[in-house]
Amino acid sequence: MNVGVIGAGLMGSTHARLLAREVSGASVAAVADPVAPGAVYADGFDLIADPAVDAVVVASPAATHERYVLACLEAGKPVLCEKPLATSAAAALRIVEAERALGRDLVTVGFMRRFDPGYVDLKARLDAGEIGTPLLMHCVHRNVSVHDFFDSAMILTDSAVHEIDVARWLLEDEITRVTVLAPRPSGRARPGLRDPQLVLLETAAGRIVDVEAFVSAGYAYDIRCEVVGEDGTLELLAPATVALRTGLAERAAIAAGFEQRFAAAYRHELQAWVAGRGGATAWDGYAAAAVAEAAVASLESGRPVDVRLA
Ligand code: ISE
Repeated sequence: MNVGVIGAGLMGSTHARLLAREVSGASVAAVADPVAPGAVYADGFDLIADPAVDAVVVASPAATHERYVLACLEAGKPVLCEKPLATSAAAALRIVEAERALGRDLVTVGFMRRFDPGYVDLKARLDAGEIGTPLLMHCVHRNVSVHDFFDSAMILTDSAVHEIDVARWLLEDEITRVTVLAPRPSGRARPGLRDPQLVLLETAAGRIVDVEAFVSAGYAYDIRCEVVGEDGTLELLAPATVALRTGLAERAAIAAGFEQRFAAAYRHELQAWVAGRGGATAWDGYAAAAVAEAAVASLESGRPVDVRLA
């Protein structure tokens, strides 16, 4: 598969490197970026139109995702779009409708945690009934820090959106109501940033998921997930590492960032995409955008917000 990559920032360059060196059956045919040296195209539309490009990875700024994904659909080319699928539920729904009109499932959304070995094991054991009917999910999403442009809404639309997708995927359940609460902000947070936030997701089947999103946690990149069922719990463990025991103390490293914590997930996600296997669909991207949009509304109003999908 000759892949074109739109965007040569952190994610675009990560995807291009993995496709070129670690994903079997794929090669990088072209890169499009307005400023990156060595990019074949400045404009993503030219890359999509290139007959040498069989499929496209969209890793440009989120505001450009809708136009590039729609252009890939028009060109009939499979597209892996980094999250979020679009910057609004309405825009994401336009992509869902365009794909349905085309009659071909060409869109995959880059919710890579679905390919993280730990989450994959957790879902397999949940589906096998090892803890009975799931009732609750407890999640933690802590970043060391974020860029200065990161605002309070992005904590939900860019960070907690992963837990929104993971909750839908693990529980096979739609989210019907969101409540977001914000305690006093951390002194580490940039002035004006409401950080941390606590997100409560209620599902159609009567489950409740709580997510602590804390992007100025300072100490590490710490991702946790525990599903509580009628017969027990399943808890995600960090990837295998070593514990140092010395001086009457024990230390185990925690990841510094998502690139490190989910390195395997990104590789597996690309390999599955090239092989035409699974991944989050356009509908999943739309549902996550709709829930994230409701979460922002709840943060602003201080009240629960219902989620009504098309
Ligand atoms: C970032 O955009 C990601 O997608 C990471 O997976 C997430 O952990 C981080 O909080 C986001 O800012």
